[in-house]
Amino acid sequence: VVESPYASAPPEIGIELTESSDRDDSIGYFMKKKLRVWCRLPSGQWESGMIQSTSGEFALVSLSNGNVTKVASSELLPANPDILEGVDDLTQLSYLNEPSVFHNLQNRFSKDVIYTKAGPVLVAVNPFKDVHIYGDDFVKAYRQKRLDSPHVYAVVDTAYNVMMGDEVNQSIIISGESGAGKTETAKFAMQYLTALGGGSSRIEQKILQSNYILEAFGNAKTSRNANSSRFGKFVEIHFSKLGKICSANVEVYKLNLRKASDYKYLNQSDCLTIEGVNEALKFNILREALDVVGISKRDQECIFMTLAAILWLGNTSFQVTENGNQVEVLVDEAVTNAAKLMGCSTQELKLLLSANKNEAGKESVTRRWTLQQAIDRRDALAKFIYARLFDWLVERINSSLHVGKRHVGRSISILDVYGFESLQKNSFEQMCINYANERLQQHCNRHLLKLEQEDYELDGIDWTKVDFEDNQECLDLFEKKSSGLLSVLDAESNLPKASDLTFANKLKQHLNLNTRFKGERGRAFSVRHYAGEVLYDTNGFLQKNKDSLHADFLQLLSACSNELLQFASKMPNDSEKPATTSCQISSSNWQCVVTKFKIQLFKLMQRLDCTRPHFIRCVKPNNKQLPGVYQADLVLEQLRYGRILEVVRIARSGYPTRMTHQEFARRYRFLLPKTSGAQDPLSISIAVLQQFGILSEMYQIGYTKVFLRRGEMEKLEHRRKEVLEGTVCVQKHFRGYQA
Ligand code: AOV
Ligand code: MG
Repeated sequence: VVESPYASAPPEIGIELTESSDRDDSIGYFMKKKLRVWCRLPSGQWESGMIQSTSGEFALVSLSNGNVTKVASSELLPANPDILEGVDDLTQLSYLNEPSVFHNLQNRFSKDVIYTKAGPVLVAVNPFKDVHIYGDDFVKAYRQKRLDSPHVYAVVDTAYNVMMGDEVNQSIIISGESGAGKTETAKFAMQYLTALGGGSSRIEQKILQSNYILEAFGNAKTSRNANSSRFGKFVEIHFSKLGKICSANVEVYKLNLRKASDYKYLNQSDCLTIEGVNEALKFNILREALDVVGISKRDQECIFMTLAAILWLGNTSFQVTENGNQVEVLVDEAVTNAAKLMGCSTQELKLLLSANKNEAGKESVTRRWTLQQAIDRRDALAKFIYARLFDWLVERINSSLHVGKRHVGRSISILDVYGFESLQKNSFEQMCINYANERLQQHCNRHLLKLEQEDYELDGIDWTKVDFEDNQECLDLFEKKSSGLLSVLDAESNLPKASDLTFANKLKQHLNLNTRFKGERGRAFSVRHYAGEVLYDTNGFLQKNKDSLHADFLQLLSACSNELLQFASKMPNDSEKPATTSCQISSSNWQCVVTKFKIQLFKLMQRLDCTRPHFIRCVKPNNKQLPGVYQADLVLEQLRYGRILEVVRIARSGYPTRMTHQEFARRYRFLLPKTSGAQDPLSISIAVLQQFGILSEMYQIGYTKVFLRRGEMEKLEHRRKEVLEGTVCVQKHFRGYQA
């Protein structure tokens, strides 16, 4: 049995309407009957109103605020009857259009009901406040099916049940823009899983606490989200035969996403003093989490020493020598403290930050840097140490979570990445984040819209295609061999004389034909992403893409007495060895940052492809991170690029259950009377459908498969079970049907 992602949607009520009838056919009817409509005002906003009278292509509408206005019929859409106000699942709406969907979500949001189903997708509108629907009591209620309203718990519960029943790995894919609530949702999902699959081991505690550690080190405040994930996270939880958690694995997709200024702005005077009770409390929670995960006190000291070293490094400053052509580190407490915490001599650190022994003429020749180069080198060192500290933490967390054996076919993965970002200034980091989101968007589109429809078309059933805008062209823009953005960036990163400006010019030269791309003035370019146009400034792209640490720094790290720094100096594997000065100089298998990132993303997508996906789409109701504010244009935009309407449209008219003729015949043949002459799988399938009185609009027979509407499969299964259990005999059963 192939269960499509639509299989778990509840039965629908209401009238089936296609896109065209939502608009053209029924609005005339609405005008004639003077029913409730949505009308688009000149401001672009949708308001509900009643039609008073019509003349030709116009109608007089009395709006809910008492005003009466003349509106063209092209600006009218049918509204749903009151009984459908605030339905649980958008597939239940009789009239599927933007204002209806939007209004339905708003209606629920105003009552603190933040979850709504859009067929197979759970839509979650961020409340920016505690809505009191989480915790043990709610977990129990969903587990015992006492509650069945849409909820992240319900999604996880379904995933768990399918996994236990079918032994297929499951994934929960959480998407949405920055600040929409992905990370919080992921945590609630883990909370449910750990409550459900908790056994006697402490692994559940470790899984939950590891979130805290990763967030403490991997999140940062951005203008979009005060607790923004700067890394993507793929948490795989493995279950035993009995459904208990036996091990887990965390994978992170992290770029060096922190700004160097992040370090400097932290507590400048004394890095280990944490101001304010709240911070101190958070710090204690972090230490407890590190304890639970099994990181020794000694290692914890090492972590904090390394953090302090990074902060002091950020505080080191440079001076230009009197003759004006040399840059030196100012010897002050910053550099002495940094050296002490790193476990090296101040002199060594000072020398390296100021100068670089030239690789070629090892002995006496030292190269001097400009002030900016010296600052960049220092920041690169700080970022490198921080990134490796994070890697080290992930490694330790994983070794603490890998306890039992892995059981293939019994895992649930939760994917939570950094959300789509469009800031005032967008740089390399935003480009990587948004590229990752394009990939993820395609994965969602493919499962929810494309594969679903392809299956119908391939099997030749009668199907009105629901069109949607594919983002393949945008992915091509990034990924195309040799002429795509990523290739051009890598090539340019390898040219000694290249600059951010030459890179921008190359892009304009190569990509001008792609409609998603637009060359802008100077170093800038813009990309029309699935979620909107973003203007990027290539300033710093090449440097960030190389992200290489000079070999002399690595040598220094490996000689430091701080053990974490020794770990940091060892690269995870050879292919990732940093270059001496750029990608080009070192070995041929060195890859620049974006290429590594692309490969990681591809691997992630491959892993997701081996799972049965469950989708949660987070929606951000306002840009101010405030409770109770529902900003129409913002929400509509997210519904649009989330393809929510298309998903609902397919869910309403689709056939979630499909079985090959063979499977279907094998399963239900025994229910046919002996006299039935059907022999081949196809005739048997048809005979079964007829015997059971399945209405012709509830199924379709394809070349290879039988397609059933939502709910029909359950009816068949129910009869089958009754017969197998002997509660009804076949004959009696058929008499009932034939009567
Ligand atoms: P994100 O993960 O989607 O952004 P978060 O999960 O960090 O967004 O959510 C942002 C903030 O919204 C949180 O810090 C909470 O204050 C609030 N929030 C989100 N979901 C809920 C909820 N269900 N109930 C109450 N408050 C919530 V980013 O990581 O920036 O893409 O890169
Ligand atoms: Mg996040």
